[in-house]
Amino acid sequence: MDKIERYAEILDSAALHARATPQLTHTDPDLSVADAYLVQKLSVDRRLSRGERRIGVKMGLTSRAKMLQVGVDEVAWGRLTDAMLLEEGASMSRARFVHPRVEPEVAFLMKAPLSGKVTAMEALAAVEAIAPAMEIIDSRYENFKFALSDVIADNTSSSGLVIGQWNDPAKDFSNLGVILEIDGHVIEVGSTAAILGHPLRSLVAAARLVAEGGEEISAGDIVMAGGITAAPNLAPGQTVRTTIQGLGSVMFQVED
Ligand code: OOG
Ligand code: MG
Repeated sequence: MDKIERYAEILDSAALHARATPQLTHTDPDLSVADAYLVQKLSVDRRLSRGERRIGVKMGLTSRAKMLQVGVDEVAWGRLTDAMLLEEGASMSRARFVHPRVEPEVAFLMKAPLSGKVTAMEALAAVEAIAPAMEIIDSRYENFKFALSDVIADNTSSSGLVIGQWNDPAKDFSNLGVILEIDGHVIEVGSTAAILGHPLRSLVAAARLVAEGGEEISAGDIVMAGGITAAPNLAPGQTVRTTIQGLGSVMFQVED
């Protein structure tokens, strides 16, 4: 088995059993970003071969708040499957995760494919709808610590997503107020502008990066634009809600 396959198996199994694993770069400091994306693809392929279905892609590290929180300052993308999707208002089981955190995000629903170098106008024309959303991230690495190649190999920590109501993308969503509440307390506030200045820029970057990986964003795909604020830890018993000005709100609960 070559090292790419071995790493993919380690990360897939860490996610499956909710057990943290040491950073790959601790023993392989030269692990390249290109190889890390191969590990990500193979590890998600393992999920697909167990019956999970691809539903889209996510962007990560598209805001300064996130870059500062984890100490990695380059945008990266990951793959989403149907097993990660949580119904709006539903409960997630804390036990299925290593050390989950939540981030307020914007989700795009695509009505046309998008691939390679596109303009913001072209990206917008391919969007069917936008929604307030949250991503549950759960690094498979010990202490939630990683370098760029580690986090890319680990499918950019993706482990869950919740999507609120879909809105017409014709409305201006460049700078909408965002509030993340846990149990009714405001934990983080921000603006959709935190996502690369405009969430559409994240979609433009997604089209390019996904194409570099030999794939494309397809009609029907969900694209998560990236966390708007720092991501707080989740604990059993919490009710978590994100509200985006003019787009509505989205919530879920955490159980044991
Ligand atoms: C990396 C994933 C970051 C985002 O939205 O910025 C991410 C992490 O923080 O674990 O999903
Ligand atoms: Mg995210």
